[in-house]
Amino acid sequence: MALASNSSRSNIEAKIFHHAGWKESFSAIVGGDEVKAGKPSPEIFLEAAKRLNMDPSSFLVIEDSIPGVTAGKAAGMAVVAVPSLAKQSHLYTSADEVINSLLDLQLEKWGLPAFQDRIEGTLPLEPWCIGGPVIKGFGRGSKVLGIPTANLSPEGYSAILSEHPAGVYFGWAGLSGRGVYKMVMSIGWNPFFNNTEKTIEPWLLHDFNEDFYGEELHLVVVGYIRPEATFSSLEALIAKIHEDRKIAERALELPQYLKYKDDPYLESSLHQEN
Ligand code: ADP
Ligand code: RBF
Ligand code: MG
Repeated sequence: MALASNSSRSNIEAKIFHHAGWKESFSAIVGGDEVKAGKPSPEIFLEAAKRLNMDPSSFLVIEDSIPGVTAGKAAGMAVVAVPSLAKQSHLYTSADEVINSLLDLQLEKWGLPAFQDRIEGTLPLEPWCIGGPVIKGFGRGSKVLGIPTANLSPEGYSAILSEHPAGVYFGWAGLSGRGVYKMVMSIGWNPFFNNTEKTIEPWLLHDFNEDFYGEELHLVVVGYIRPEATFSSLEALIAKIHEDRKIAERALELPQYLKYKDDPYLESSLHQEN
């Protein structure tokens, strides 16, 4: 495994220095100042291959930039693009595959050993929390899909959201004064509807007798299911969301996910005055 970046060698080292084990995990690190021409020239990737004493055609490049994709293809390598900006995937046409985030990287597609960390259709995450009052959404969940989603405002959460890519997640939901429920949610732009605004839409897996707009909702997100997708029909989108529900319901019974049901963050919303 090699790291090849147009940044100078010293800047690369300064950036990865504080992350224990990162430097050691690369057999070669090539900086932009160590080659004549940086990306989009293939030179930096060819230099990395040379240092690993391997044929360029046996490499898989993982890139976030368009010049990097160009460089990887020119070096004769397979390239998976992970665009760092949202909604830019259409610009990455020369990549062999464009994925939304590294959560979706499937090494087995490229002749490499698969990651072993998926369990029953889910990818466990370091749990993260998000919460706030339930806001009005597009009024579409229940009406169009028959799937109500208790939207949270993305405002004030830009830091958390920038760390977590768009996609379908699941975990536990604590609703003020009511209880703790299983939940499955989408975060993103709902490509089927092509929203311009990022939304956070948890579906609480419980039947409620009434709406709870304005009430305090706290989420502990424990795992990832899949990237957001678009579908050929509304029925196909609805079927997929019901499949997500089944995956989440089952997975949340596993001890490694079930234990977060007692997280104090969920409980804290139960004492909120509202
Ligand atoms: P909106 O577009 O305003 O979010 P929805 O059609 O998605 O409207 O409905 C969401 C609302 O429905 C929630 O804000 C909540 O008050 C209510 N609701 C009822 N049952 C549920 C549930 N099981 N999960 C999420 N929200 C629910
Ligand atoms: N919208 C999409 O456009 N693509 C999706 O893949 C998608 N997956 C979802 C998965 C779950 C579990 C939930 C609750 C919603 C998902 N939605 C998706 C969002 C859905 O379009 C949205 O909740 C409604 O449009 C209401 O705003
Ligand atoms: Mg909603």
